Amino acid sequence: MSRQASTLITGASGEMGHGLIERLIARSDRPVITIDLNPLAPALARMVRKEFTGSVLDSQLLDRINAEYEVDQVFHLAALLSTRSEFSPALAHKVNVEGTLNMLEFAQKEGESHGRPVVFFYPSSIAAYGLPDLAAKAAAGKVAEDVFTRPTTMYGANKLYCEHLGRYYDRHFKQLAADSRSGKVDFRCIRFPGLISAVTVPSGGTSDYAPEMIHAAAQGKPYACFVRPDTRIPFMAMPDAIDAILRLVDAPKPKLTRTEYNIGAFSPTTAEVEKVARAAFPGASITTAVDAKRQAIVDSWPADVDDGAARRDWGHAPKYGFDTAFGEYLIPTIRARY
Ligand code: AKB
Repeated sequence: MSRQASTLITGASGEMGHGLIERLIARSDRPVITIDLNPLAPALARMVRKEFTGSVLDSQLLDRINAEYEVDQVFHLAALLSTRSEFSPALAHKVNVEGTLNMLEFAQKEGESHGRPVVFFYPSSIAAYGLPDLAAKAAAGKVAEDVFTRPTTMYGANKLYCEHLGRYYDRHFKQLAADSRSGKVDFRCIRFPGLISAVTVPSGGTSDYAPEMIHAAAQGKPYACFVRPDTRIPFMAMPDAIDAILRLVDAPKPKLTRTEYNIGAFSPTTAEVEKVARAAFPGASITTAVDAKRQAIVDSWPADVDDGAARRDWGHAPKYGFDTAFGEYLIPTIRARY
């Protein structure tokens, strides 16, 4: 039990949780509590105050954390990603939407019990967009937050809706209720591009082709890429994604002009990623075997995003562009790993 102001991370054993736990522990001694269906890697488990193996759908677990801890910061990372969600849309809706609603209610209760808003970080995605066709995608250029928001996937629809849900809890919670309780959730959200980590490999996403390709090449394993070489979507190196999360949660609230922000870094075609993989790992065996459904998903995502609001409001400034992400972070770290 801890009445010390604490941080709660859901979906903590996923790719983003991995990087986030390390950075949070390195920068302060505030306790970190985690929830995930899967256990944390032992090195991470040693860093956190308390690891709960369980689900964001388990309201008894959330009530227990509510009673035992003073949580004033939530990073709600638990989700089923885009490809996985297309195979189990009802389950995806349950985890991605009901799970988020549970966590917003949890944060609201925490905020009420200790009398100040709980900062709630929510990772949305470029999947919240739905470009109608390739001509529109080519013409759209850098897409801003409020256009083309007609997602074609269950995951994208879940993400977009949860952005709205978060804004509701932040700004409009129970406006008409007799008890006129004010919102106690300080909701902050980033729409992430595809992420590439040198230390973990994603699973269940559709942007996974880039990290899968580079990790397979490094291990000398053949890789059949499931999208066309000319496919272009935005990507970012994982350390920059973690930096962006921390910058956003640290930003003074009055500086934030919106609740959901695009962030970008570089936007390569698949052919450009393949070229870098082949140059770094000359024996790489990379072929193309297009999966029409996964191709249609990435074709509906923007080729690039306008992240001007994030740059202006809270100083989004990715350290890595395409060349440096691969040349200075991904390839050297991956080489050392395998
Ligand atoms: C996915 O591909 O589902 C995710 C995402 C872009 O949100 N990586």
